[in-house]
Amino acid sequence: ESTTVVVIGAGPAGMAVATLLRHSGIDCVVLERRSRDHVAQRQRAGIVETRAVRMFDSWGLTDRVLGGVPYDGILEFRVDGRSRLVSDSDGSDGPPARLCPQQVLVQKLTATYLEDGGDLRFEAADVSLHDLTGDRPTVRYRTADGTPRTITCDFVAGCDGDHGVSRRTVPDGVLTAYAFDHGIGWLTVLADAPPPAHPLLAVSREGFAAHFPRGPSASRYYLQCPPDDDPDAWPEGRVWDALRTRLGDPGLVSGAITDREIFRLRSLVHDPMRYGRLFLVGDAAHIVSPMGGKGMNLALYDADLFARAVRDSVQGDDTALHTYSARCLRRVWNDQEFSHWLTRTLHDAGDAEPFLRNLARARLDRLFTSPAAAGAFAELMTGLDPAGDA
Ligand code: FAS
Repeated sequence: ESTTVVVIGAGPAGMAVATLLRHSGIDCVVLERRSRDHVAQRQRAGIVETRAVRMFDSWGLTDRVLGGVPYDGILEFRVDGRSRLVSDSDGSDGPPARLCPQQVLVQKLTATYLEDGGDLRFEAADVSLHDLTGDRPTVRYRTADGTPRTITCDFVAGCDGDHGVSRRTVPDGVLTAYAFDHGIGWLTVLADAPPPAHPLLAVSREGFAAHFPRGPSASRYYLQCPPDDDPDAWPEGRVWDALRTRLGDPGLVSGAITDREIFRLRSLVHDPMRYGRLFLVGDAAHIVSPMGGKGMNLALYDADLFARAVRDSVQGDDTALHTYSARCLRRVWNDQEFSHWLTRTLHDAGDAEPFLRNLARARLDRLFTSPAAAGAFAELMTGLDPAGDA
C-alpha cells in the first residue's frame, strides 16, 4: 500500500495537516491509536487565535472547520480583586479569533477530511516508522483486529504529541531538546458552570487563578498549586472556595466538575523539527505552558507550513520543505517567550518574593497604561506579530 503522506495522530496537528493536504488534492493516510470517540471528546484548548482563523480563511475552510463564536478580543486581568480589561484587537482587517473548544475544531476538521474522501484509521496499534532517511519511508502498524499493515510514502508527518512514537524514532543525538520547568503546578478543572463574560486571569497573594469559557455552558478553571500536589487534596468545596477567593468573586456560580488534573507548567522545544522525510508537527516538536493559549495554535501554524511545503514539493519545489523547521521554530520561540513572560508576570505578581513581585506588578501597570505596551501585547495574543513569521 502506498500514499504521499502518512500522518501519525488525529489531534489538532494531524487533522489540520490531513485536511489541508486533502484540500490540496494530495493523498494521505491518518493513523490514530485511540478511538474516534476518545479523540472527539478530549477537551483542552479553547481559543483559535486570530492568525489561525485567518490561516483557515486563506484556505477557504473557515465555515467548514471552525465552530464556536467570534471572540471580542477582550481579556480581563484582576489584580487583588481590581479588574482591568485589555483588548487584543489591533485594528487589522479580517476575521477575529474564535472561542472554539479544541474538541469542536478536531471534530469539524475530521468531518471535513472524511467528507473530502480522506483516509482516517482509528485504533491503529504499534505504529513504527522505518527508512526515514531514504526516498520512500515505511510505516507499519496493526489494525484493531491485529492485522499487520505496511504503508510506503514520500513523507511522514509526526503529529502524535509529546508521548508519541515519531520523535522517539529519531536516533539519539540528532535533535536538541530545550526544556524549562517553571516550578509551578496548575490544578485545571472543567465544570458545567457559566462561562465568564471575558477570559479572566487573576493575581492574588493566595496564588494565580483563571476562568475561561469552554462553550455556552462550560468553564475551564486553573488554580496555581504546588507542582507535585495531589488532585485528591482538592475536593469540590476547596476548589470553589479557592476560586471565589482568588478570582475575587464571592458569588461565583459553581457547577458539576467533569474533569480535573494537576500538571506542571513546562516548556520544551526540539530542534530541528525534521529528520529525513519525517516532519514533526505540534506537540510532537514543542510543548508550551497553556498561559497565553499558544499550544494548539502553534500546532495549527506548523500544520499550515507543512501542508504548503508538501504542495510545493509535489509540484517540484522543495524549498519550503528545507526551510520548514527554521520557520516553525522562529514562531515557536516567539510564542514560548510570550508565554514565559505572561507566566512569570502573573505568578510573580502574586506570591513571589517582594522584589520580583514589584517587578511583575510594574509590568502589569505598563500593560494597563501604555498604548505601545498594550499594542505589543495585542500582537502577541493574536499571533499577528511579524517577529514570529519567517
Ligand atoms: P495532541 O496530543 O493533541 O494529539 C496527538 C494525537 O496523536 C492524539 O490523538 C494521540 O492519541 C495520537 N497518538 C499518540 N501516540 C500515537 C501513536 N503511537 N500512534 C498513533 N497515534 C498516536 N493549547 C492552547 O492553545 N490553548 C490552551 O488553552 C491550552 N490548554 C491546555 C490545557 C491542558 C490541560 C492541556 C493538557 C493542554 C492545553 N493546551 C492548550 C495545549 C494542547 O491543546 C496541545 O497544544 C494540542 O493538543 C497539540 O495538538 P497535537 O500536536 O495534535 O497533539
